[in-house]
Amino acid sequence: MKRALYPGFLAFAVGIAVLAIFRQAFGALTPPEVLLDAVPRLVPLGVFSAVIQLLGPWAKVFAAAIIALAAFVASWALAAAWRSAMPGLADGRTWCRWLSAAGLGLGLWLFGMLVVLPLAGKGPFAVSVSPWPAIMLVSWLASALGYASVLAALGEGVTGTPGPAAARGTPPSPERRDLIRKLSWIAGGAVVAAAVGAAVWKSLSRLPSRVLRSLSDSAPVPEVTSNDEFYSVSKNLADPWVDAASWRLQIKGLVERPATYDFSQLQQLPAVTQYLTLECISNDVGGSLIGTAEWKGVRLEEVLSRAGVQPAAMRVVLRAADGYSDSITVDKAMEPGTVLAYEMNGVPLPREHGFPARLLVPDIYGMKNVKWLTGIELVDYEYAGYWQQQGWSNTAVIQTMSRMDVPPGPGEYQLPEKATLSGVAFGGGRGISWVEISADGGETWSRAQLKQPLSHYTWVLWAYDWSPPAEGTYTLLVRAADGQGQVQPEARSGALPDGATGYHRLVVELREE
Ligand SMILES: Nc1nc2c(c(=O)[nH]1)N[C@H]1C(S)=C(S)[C@@H](COP(=O)(O)O)O[C@H]1N2
Ligand SMILES: [Mo]
Repeated sequence: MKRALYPGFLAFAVGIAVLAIFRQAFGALTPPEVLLDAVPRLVPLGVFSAVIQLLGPWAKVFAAAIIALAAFVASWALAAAWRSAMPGLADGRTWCRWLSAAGLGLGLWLFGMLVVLPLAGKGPFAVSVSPWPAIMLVSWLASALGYASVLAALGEGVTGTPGPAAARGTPPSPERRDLIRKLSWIAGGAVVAAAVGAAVWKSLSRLPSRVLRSLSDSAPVPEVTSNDEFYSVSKNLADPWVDAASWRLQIKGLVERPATYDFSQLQQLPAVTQYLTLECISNDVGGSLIGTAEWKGVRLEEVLSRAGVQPAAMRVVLRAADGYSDSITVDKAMEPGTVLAYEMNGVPLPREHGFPARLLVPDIYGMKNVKWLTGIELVDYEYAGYWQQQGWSNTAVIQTMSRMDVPPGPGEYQLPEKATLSGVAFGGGRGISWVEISADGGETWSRAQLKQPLSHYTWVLWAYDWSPPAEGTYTLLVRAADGQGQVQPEARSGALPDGATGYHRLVVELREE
C-alpha cells in the first residue's frame, strides 16, 4: 500500500492537471464540479440545510475539499490495487503493463460515465444534458488515460524497493533515483497545489471580500425565474427520461368515458398560459426552493369534463413515470388554475421539471404538482401519495411566507444613507395583501411597497426604502399577510408535516468605512 502512495499521488496530479487544462481551455466541467452540483440532490434535505446553516458560504469549499481528499485516497487505493492485483503486469513486460493500464484508464472513464454522471442526474454519458457536453467526456477520458499512463510508466524503476525489472537493465544509481523521485514529488505537489489553490481562490472570490459590502450590491430577485435558475426537487437519483412520441396519459377510474391521450392530442386541446409560483413543502424559512414561471398547457378541467366525472368521485390520483404518485380533491382538479403543463417559460418542459407534461395546482405545495405525469385516476377514497406515506400533509395548502433577498444574508455592511431592501412574499392562491419590515427585531413595523403580481397564483415582489439612523446591529424581519388579511404565523416550525412557518430574520451590522 505504501509503495503505491507515490505513483498514486503522481498519477492523481496528472489526472487533475489534464482536467484543469480542459477546464481552462474549453470550460469542460470536471467530476468534482459535477458532483458538487448534485450534492443538494444527493444529501437529505435536512442534513443539507443544517450544513449550509452551519458553514454558510464555506460549505462549498468544505464540500470541494472532501471531494478532493476522497478522490486522492481513491486514486491511491486504485494504484495499490492495480499494482498488487497484477504484479506480473505492473512490473513485467512493457506491452502487458501498458495494455492493462489502458484497460484501467478506460474502466475508470466508464465508471465516470455510468456511475458518476447518472448519480449527478445527468444520465449515462451525460445524455440528458443539452447541449451534449462532448468535450467534457473527452476531457474525462484524457484524464483517466493520463492517470493510468503514469501508473504504467512508474510500474518499474522509481518504486521504493527495486523490482525484478529494475535489476534487469542498468539500474539508475540510488542517488539519481532519489533525486528523480524528489523532483517529481515536488512537480506533482505543485500541480495539485495549483489546481486546488485555483479552485479555492475561485470559490473565495465569489465570497464577500474584506471590504465592507454595500447593501445595494445585490440585485432584487427577478420576478420570473429562468428555467436554469428554477429549483428542482424529485425523489429520484436519476430522473426518468420520457420519450414524447411514446408517452401516453391515461384517464380512468370513476369516469363515464375513460380516455388515453398521446402528446399531440394533448397539445390540440385548448391551451392556457399562466404565471404560477411553485414552492416545495420542504422549503425552509428564507429558503430558495421556490420559483415563478410562465406555464402553458391544458386545464385539467378540460380533460376531466370530456371524461365525465362520476358523482361518487372524491379524489384525483396522479401517477408518474418515476413511480411517484399523489392526489388532489376533485374540486381542486376542476379549478381553472389547475393545468396540465407542457411548456415552461416558452420552451418545452425541461426534463427535470417533468417532460413531457406535469400538473400545476395553485395554492398547494410543489409535492402535488406531479411531474412526468402518465396516469389520472378518479377514486372514492382518501389516497396517500409518495410523501404522505412518509408523514407529509395531504392537504398541503401553502403557508403564507415572505423572504428577504436584499440584503443577501446576515453580516457586516457599510452604513448607507438609504438602501432598498427587497424580497418576495407568497400566499398561494390567496395572494398577499401587505408586507411589513422591522429593523428592530419586531418592536416596530413599516409597510413595504408591493409590485402588482403577475397573476393570482404568483409571489409578490416587495421593496422597502430604509434609512438606518446610525452604526450598529439591526435585526431585520419581514412578515406578510395573505389576501384575507391573515398574518403569516410567527412561531417557527419545521417543514414536516405542513410546511415551515416563522419570520425570515437577518441580523446585520452596519459600520461606516
Ligand atoms: N413524478 C414526480 N413528480 C414530482 C416529484 C417527484 O419526485 N416525482 N417531486 C415533487 C416535489 S416534492 C416538488 S417540490 C416539485 C418540484 O418541481 P420542480 O422540480 O419543477 O421545481 O415536483 C413534485 N413533483
Ligand atoms: Mo417538494
